[in-house]
Amino acid sequence: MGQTLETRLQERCKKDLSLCSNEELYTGLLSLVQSMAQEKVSAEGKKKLYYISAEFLIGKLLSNNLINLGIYDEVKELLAAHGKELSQVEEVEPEPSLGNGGLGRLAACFLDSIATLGLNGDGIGLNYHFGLFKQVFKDHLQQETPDPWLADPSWLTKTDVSYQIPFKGFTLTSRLYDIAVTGYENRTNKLHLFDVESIDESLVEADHITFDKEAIEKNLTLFLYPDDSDEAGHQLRIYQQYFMVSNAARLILDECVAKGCTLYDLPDYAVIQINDTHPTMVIPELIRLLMERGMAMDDAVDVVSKTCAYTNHTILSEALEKWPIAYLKKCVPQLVPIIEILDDRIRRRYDDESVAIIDRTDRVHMAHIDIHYGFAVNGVAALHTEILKNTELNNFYKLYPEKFSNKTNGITFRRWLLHCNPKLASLITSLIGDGYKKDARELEKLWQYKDDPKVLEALLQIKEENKAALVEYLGKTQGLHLDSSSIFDIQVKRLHEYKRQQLNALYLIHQVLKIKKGELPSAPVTAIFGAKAAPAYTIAKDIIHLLLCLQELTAEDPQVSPWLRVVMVENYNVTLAEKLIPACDISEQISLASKEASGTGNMKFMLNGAITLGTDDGANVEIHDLVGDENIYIFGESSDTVIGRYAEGSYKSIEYYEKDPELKEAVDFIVSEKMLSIGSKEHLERLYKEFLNKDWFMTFPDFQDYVKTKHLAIKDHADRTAWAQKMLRNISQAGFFSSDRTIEEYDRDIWKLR
Ligand code: 26Q
Repeated sequence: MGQTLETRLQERCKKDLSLCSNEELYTGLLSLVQSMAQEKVSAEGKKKLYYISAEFLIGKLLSNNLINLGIYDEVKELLAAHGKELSQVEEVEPEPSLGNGGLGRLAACFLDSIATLGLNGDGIGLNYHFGLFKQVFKDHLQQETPDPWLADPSWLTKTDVSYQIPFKGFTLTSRLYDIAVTGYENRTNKLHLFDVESIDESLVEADHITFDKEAIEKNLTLFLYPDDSDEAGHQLRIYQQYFMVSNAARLILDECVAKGCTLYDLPDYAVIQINDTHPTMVIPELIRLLMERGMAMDDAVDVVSKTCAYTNHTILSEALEKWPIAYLKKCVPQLVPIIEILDDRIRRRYDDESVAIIDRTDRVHMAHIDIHYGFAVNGVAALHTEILKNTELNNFYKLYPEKFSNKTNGITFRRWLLHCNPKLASLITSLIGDGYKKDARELEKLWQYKDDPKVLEALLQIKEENKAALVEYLGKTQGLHLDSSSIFDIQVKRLHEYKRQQLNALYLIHQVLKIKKGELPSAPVTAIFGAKAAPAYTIAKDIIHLLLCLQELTAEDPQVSPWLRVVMVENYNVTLAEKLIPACDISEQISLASKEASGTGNMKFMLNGAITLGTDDGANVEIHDLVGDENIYIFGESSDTVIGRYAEGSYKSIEYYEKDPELKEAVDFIVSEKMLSIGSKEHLERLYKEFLNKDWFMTFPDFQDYVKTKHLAIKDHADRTAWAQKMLRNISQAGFFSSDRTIEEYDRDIWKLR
């Protein structure tokens, strides 16, 4: 140390900063950040957390690291003094797309909070070379292309850790790469990403995400396997999962032994958090490795059961992994006898088919392994945990009530406020100081300004500026031309039927039809969507098609476009989220009640002063409780009603369609001449039929309430003072959703690291 930041950067860039390109500045800053992060690696305590996850949706790292290392402002000013803009340098960084959505982003927020709280804990996952696909729109359809992010320089550091991982008929050599995880003004932890030494990127053809699925030694870490129903990919998914957890288990055992662990006392040295069932094979694999090192099976099972804890993120049965035992025999036969014994023990203990590990059709229920052979199970929001305990996992809850707890999700305020909304952060700091950056509950102090016209005006002003910045950005990068004086109503999240982008679409059609009849809304609205659909998820892709058709229709109809525009941003990712969320007026959180485990976008929008329009689902319920009826727009049937309806099997969408002429008109419009002149008959007709014959996620029963509640929100937006008060209420209550609070709870109840 002793050197100024300027000298340290200068040395790395090897010429005057004013003469550097943005790429050279990025390279210099990356190296500077890496060495500063390294200086904060702390000595490790005895017990350590290993957070294993198939996804870490970390987003761009440069600015986040500058903030956490406390040098963001200094670097920004330094660059400015040399005629450079940090925001331009940020543009150079590729975004690693190592996740699908919420679960992966949650893992990234957790790593930030674990380091920020000074806890000893690392992430373990896979180094996907292309991550998730990049989304491109062509002919109103989603196309998938590869999204390489591993250009030099990257945040990865190659280590000398390498293992031999056995599969049926062959062995792969692994290699560990690390990414430094900086805590906010605290220690640095690690994200460990394992890769295959024999990986071959040339398997991936330009512009296509297809590749030779048989050549496992060359393809294992090429792509993040998307959440889809593509049969051919299932075995690759098993290869990936086993590769991830076998490496993880070996690393964990090595680190613990190096610290003096006898293996019988493993639970005193390590706690393994299993992020959904994707890493579940770590349980039989650890048992296997312990037995290889001479431990008796009974002891191995006991040790592992005291070390592993499981987080559930869904109640959708199609998302709960059940691998055919035949697949496991084909890929990782060494695990099969262990899983059979684990199943046998349960069958001897409990005469209840519903809690068995291997079912009568020879499929392995991964979640059941976690619950029987882990010491803790948690849901991710209060309502979700209650549904797990009372319905979905009730038979397990009755066996092990003490294992179950709730850990409501959270988000890191460093990225989702300080970084993405610096203007709002500085307003907050000017009002209540900067204690909230470490203790998010201090945001409650903002409420004392609820009648202060200057503060309310400043909130509105910041929102306007953020909207203008978004308009400029989307204009430049996506050729979209939006009106920042309209209400920005935003739904961004993975495209899934249960999230009900199609309900929003029905509303928009209904509005178009009203405008065409001369019934004008109370204010102009821009409805913004961002969503990727899994490549094999047909209906999700049809819904994207519908939205893109509506985008064209609303842009081109001169009667409609002054009042309503529909736009879908291409390739929605963390970087876009950081621009969209601070610019949002109305946050759409409209999942079918009971189906969204938590949601975390809802929290990000709230923190940035958007008002939620949503169902009483997931963490919306907790947002609702915190802000009160006046500061949120809740609509739709309750989760109890929905669960009851599924149990009865009584829902028939056609009955709603026939009873409600407005709904019928909106649904029929999907296959109207107008729409067929813009889009494809095949996609629109399939979607139309889906609505009439199935509507599995029950959009029709909620339609009228949604229309009514959304109109109320749009009308209320006109009373600027009252709206600003709602914004303030939301921001001041958002502290509960800091991932620092979530991690404190995991540590207090499950990990016990300190
Ligand atoms: C399963 C089998 C085969 C291949 C892929 C998958 C798969 C992949 C990803 C299954 C699920 C996922 C992702 C799930 C997810 O993102 N869940 C979200 O988790 C968030 C964090 O807890 C919650 O806020 C959301 O409610 C939940 O939907």
